[in-house]
Amino acid sequence: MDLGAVTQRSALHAKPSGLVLQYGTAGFRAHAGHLDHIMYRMGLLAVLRSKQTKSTIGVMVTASHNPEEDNGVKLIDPLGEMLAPSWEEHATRLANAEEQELPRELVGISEREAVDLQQDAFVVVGRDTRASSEKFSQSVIDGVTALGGLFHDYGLLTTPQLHYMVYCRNTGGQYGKATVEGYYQKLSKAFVELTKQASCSGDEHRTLKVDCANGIGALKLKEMQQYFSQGLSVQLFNDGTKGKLNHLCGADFVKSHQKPPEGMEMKSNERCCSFDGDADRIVYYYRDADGQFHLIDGDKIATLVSSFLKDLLVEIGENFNVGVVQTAYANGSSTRYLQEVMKVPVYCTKTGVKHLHHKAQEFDIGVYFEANGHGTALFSKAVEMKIKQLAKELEDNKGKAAKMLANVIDLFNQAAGDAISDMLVIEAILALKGLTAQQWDALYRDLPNRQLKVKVADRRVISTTDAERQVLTPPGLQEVISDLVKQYRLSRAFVRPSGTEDVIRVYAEADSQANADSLAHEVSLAVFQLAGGTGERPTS
Ligand code: G16
Repeated sequence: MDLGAVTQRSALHAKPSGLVLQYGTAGFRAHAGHLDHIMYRMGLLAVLRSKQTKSTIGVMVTASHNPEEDNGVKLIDPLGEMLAPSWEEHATRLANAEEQELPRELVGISEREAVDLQQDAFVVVGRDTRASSEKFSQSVIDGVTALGGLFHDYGLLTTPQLHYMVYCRNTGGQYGKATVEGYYQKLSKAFVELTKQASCSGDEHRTLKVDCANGIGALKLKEMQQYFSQGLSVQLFNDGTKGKLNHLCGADFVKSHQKPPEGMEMKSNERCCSFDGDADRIVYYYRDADGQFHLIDGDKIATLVSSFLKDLLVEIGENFNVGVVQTAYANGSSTRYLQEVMKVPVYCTKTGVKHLHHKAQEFDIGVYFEANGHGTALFSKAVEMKIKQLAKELEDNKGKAAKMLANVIDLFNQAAGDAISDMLVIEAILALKGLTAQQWDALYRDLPNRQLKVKVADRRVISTTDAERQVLTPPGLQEVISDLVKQYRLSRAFVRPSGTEDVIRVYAEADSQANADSLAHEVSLAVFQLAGGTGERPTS
C-alpha cells in the first residue's frame, strides 16, 4: 500500500477539521459542500473491500430522495447488495479520521479484515444527475487509483443499475450482461414475453404516466422505452428539462404529502407513478371520478406481487415458502391483509433496504417493500433453477404459469429495489390479471396515516428497539407515545432518527385522517420537548 501517494492525493480532498459524518441508512448523505473528502476515502475503502472479497465493488454517488443541494455515496457489495455492517463501521471511521490519521486507519482496516494487499482491486462507479455528482465521481476515482485499484466509470446510472452491474460482473455474466444495453435487453425481453400472454390488451392497461422526479430515471427510461414499447407506452413528466430534482415531485414527495406531483396532468382514472431521484423507489396513484387522489404505495405493491406469485405457484403445483418483509411504516391494513386474507407470513425489520433484503433471503421467495416504494422480490437459486426447468418441461396451464414465473424472475432486479424493474413487473401483472389501478387499490383500504419530521439538536438522542417500533431513549418518551396512542382508535405511532436526513421521523395511523394528523402532531410535540427540539415548535 503506497501510503505516501494516498496522503499526497488526500491533500486535494482535505477533510474539514472536526467534521463528523456517519454511514447511515444508505451510505453518507449531507450537504454537497461537506462531502469531497468522503468521496475520496470511499474510493480508498472500495479498493480494500475489493481486495478482501476478490470481487468487483460498486461506488454510487447519489443522495437519492434528498434535495439537489445534498449528495451522498454508498458502496455496493459483491452480489449487488448493500455494504456489510462491519464495513459500514470502517467507512465511518475512515470518513472521520483527521488527515494525519488516515494512513493509520487504512492499515488498521486492512489488518482487522485480513486484506491481501497483493490482490488486484476493481471498482465500478456510477452517479446520478446532481450538479455535484460528476466532480464527486472523479474524487472517488482518485481514491481508487491512489491505492492502485482499477476502475470502470459507468457515468450516469440509476442506483439499481449499478447494483445490477456489480451482480453481473461477480457472477461471470450469469445474472446478465454488465452493460446498460444488457440491462435494457434482459428486463425488456422478460417484460415483452410476459405481456404477450395477457389476453386483455385494452389501451387503458398499456399507457402509463411517469413522474421522474427530474432525475436520472428520466434519462434511462427515455433510452429504454424503445426496448419495451411493444408492451407499454410511457409518458414522462418531470424529466429534468426544467424542474429541480425531487422538488415538489418524485416518489418521496408523493408518498409523504399524499398528493400528486407538480407538473403532471392527471385525468380521472389514469394510472400514474413516481420514481425518486435515483430511480430506486416507485409509488403509483390515480384520481377517481370525483377528483379524489389515491396513493398506491409499497405495501400495495408487495400485496400485488405476492398474491400474483402465490397464484402462479398454485397453478404450477409447487409449494415454495413465500414470505413478505416490511418495516414499521407498513400500513396496519396491509399487514392484516397479508397475514389474514393471503395467509402469508409477514416480518418487520428496521428501516433500510439492507435489513429487508437480508430477511427476504431467508425464504424460497422473499418479497420485500418499504411503504415508501423501495423493494423487490428475491428467488433462491434452487427455486430459480427449478422454475426454469419446469418452464421447459410442463405443458398447458402449468407450463404457461411456469414460463410466466421464469420471466418474472428475470424481470425483477434481485440486486436491489428498482423503480424501472418494479414498474415493468407491476404493469405486467396488471395486464395479465386484467386489473385497473382502482381494482388493485381496492384490495384493502389503508388506515389513514401521517408522517412528520421534527428537528432536534442531536438526533442520536433517540434510540429504538423492536424494529424501531419502541423508543428506548430519551427516558419517558415511549410512555408518552403509548399514552397518546391509547386515546385514538385503531392507532399506532412511532418515532425514529432518519439515517438520510438530519431529522426525527414521526409516523402515526388512526381510524380517521383527522385523528392520524392529530396523533402525529401530539407525538411531534413530545419529541420536540423530550428530545431537544430546535427551531419552531411543531404546529398542527
Ligand atoms: C433510503 C433507504 C431506504 C429508506 C430511506 C429513508 O432510501 O434506501 O431504505 O427507507 O432512505 O431512510 P430514513 O428514514 O432513515 O431517512 P433512498 O431512496 O433515499 O436511497
